Amino acid sequence: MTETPASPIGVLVMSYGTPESMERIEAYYTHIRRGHPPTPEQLDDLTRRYETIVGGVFPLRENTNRQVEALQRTLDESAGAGRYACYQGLKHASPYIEDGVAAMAADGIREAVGIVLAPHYSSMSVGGYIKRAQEEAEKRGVKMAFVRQYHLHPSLIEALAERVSKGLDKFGAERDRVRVLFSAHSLPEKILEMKDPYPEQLLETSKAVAEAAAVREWQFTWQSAGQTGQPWLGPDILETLDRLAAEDVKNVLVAPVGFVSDHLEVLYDLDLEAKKHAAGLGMHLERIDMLNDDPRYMKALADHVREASKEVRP
Ligand code: FEC
Repeated sequence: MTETPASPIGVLVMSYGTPESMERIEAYYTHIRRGHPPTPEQLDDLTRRYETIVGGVFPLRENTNRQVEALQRTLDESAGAGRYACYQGLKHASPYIEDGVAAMAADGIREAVGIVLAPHYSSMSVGGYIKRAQEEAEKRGVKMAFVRQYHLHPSLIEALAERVSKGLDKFGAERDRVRVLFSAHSLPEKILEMKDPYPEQLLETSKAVAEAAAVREWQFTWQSAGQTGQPWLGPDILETLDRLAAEDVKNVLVAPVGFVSDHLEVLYDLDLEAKKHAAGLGMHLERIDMLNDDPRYMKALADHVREASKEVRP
C-alpha cells in the first residue's frame, strides 16, 4: 500500500494591498478608514498622490505578487517542492486576508503559517493582520501559526546594510559627511501606553544595520503619519529635515527600514515630498533601494516560515 502524501502546509503571505485601479481608490480608502468613506477633499488628495507616482500602475501589487512567487521558490528550494504552498492575503484590497484563508481551506489545507511583508510587530499593524487571519482560519478549520516579527534576521540586516552602503556611494566625495535617517510608518501615539514593541524593534533594526554598514552618524525618524486629529509618533521626517538643516547637515540618506517594497509611502512621501523639502533647505537627499524580492529578504521570510511551521506540523 502506498502512503498518501501529506497536503502542503499553507503559507498565508499578507501585505498592505493597493487599489486595483484608479476607480477603486475610494473603496480602498474606505476600507482603510474601517468603512467610513473619505471626504471628497481626502479622496482628491489621495487620487492626486497616486496619479503623481503610478501612471496607471500600482507598484505595490506587482511587487507583492513577485514577493509571493519568490518566497514560494525559496521554500521549494530549501524544503523541497510540495512541502509549502503560498497564498496571498491583503489587508485593504482584494484578495483580502479572509480570501487567502478561504482559498487555502478550499484546496484542502488544514495547517498553515501566516507571515506579513512588514518586519516589525505592532498591535496596530501586524497584530491586526494576524487577528483577521486567525478568526477566518478558526471558522474554516485551518490550524495556523504566525510569524510576529523578523526585524533582526541576519540576512535582512545584511541586505539592508548593503543598500545603505550603496546609497552612501551616491554622495561621492561627501560619503563620510552623510546623516543616515532610518524611517518607518508612524502610528498613533497611544501605542506607547500599550507598551507596543514597534518603536523599540525599529530602533534595533536601525542600530544593527548602522553597525553592519559602519555608519557613524544616524538617527531614526517617523514618516507618513495619518491625519486623524489624534497625536501620531514623531518627529516626522519633514520636521527632522528642518532640525538637520539648522545643524548645518547637507547630505541625508533615507533608509525606510519599516517598509519592504516600492509603494506610495516611499515613492511619494520620500522621493517627492521629502526630497523637495530637503532641496528647499539646500540639502541633498537620497534614498536606499527597497528590498522588494531580494533573495536575502526571501531567505529571512523562508527561515521564519519553516520555524513557525513546526508549531502546526511538528
Ligand atoms: O502603495 C500603496 O498603494 C499603499 C501604500 C501604503 C503602505 C502602508 C503601510 C502602512 N500603513 C500603516 C498604518 C496606517 C494607519 C493609517 C494609514 C492610512 C493609509 C492611507 C494610505 C496608506 N495608509 Fe498605511 N500604508 C499605505 C497607504 N496607514 C493611502 C490613507 C490615506 C493617508 O493617510 O495617506 C490611518 C488609518 C485611519 O485613518 O484610521 C494607522 C502601517 C504601515 C506599515 C506596515 C504594513 O505594511 O502593514 C503601520 C505600504
